[in-house]
Amino acid sequence: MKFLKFVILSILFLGINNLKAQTNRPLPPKGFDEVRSDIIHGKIDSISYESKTVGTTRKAMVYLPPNYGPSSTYPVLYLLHGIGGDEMAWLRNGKSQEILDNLYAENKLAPMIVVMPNGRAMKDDRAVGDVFDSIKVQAFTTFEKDLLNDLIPHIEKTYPVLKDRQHRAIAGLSMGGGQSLNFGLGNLEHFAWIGGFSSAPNTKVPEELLPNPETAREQINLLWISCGLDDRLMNFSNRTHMYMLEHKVPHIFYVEEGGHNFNVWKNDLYLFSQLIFN
Ligand code: FER
Repeated sequence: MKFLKFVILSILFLGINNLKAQTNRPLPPKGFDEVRSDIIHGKIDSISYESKTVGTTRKAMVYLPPNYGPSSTYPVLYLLHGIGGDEMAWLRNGKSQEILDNLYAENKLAPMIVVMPNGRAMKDDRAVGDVFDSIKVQAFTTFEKDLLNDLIPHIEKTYPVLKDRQHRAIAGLSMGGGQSLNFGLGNLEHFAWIGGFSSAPNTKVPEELLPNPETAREQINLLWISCGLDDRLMNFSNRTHMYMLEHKVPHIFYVEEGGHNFNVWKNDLYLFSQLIFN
């Protein structure tokens, strides 16, 4: 009994200790998410691709970095939205173009292409009506096939990109965070850089998410797990973190001020993007 109590208290302490330990990353500078007219801007493409998975033509947005040119080859970050979002969410609400443009202006980012897909893989993939409807939630799972079999091949045919796992990253917010952890850790032969921001209940339980931590340990370049302190979904990030800690899988567990919103996710994009493809 005494021993059990000791174990439980130790786990709790470790958990809390880690919550505290990782909150102190530098905050982005003021204006990091605002348009600057004195810098070179990236370019946004709106693309369509044939999805065998869904049986429709699907849309995605693509960010090409400043000075992009087809004579170079680029790594690719797949950046995923949440339950109420679509391919425009990161651009409209997440200010992804402003954040990336401003980071390039400060020389803080490796040249990369950022693909913002629609992660609701179903015929009518609009974020309308009840976005928590089980058929729509299921479509976030189906997106794994669409991403691997339809979108990635299309991107690799269309843009001058590097096609190995070392040059492919996946990150997302909430439902997109769950997708990124599930698809990234589930397909380490395709992804070396993985980020879950405020990951949602669609995050697989740790034992299913990463059944072989010993081999994964060697493959992962970056595993980023972050969440706002006031976010009711903290449990999904914390349990993933605790499992990685227990199985000695190197990762960043970043706990920040804030709740389940774009202030947190903009900060996450700012920090995560600087850590990949170096
Ligand atoms: C839930 C709570 C939150 C859930 C999904 C979310 C599918 C997703 C939130 C988001 O993407 O912002 O119970 O179940």
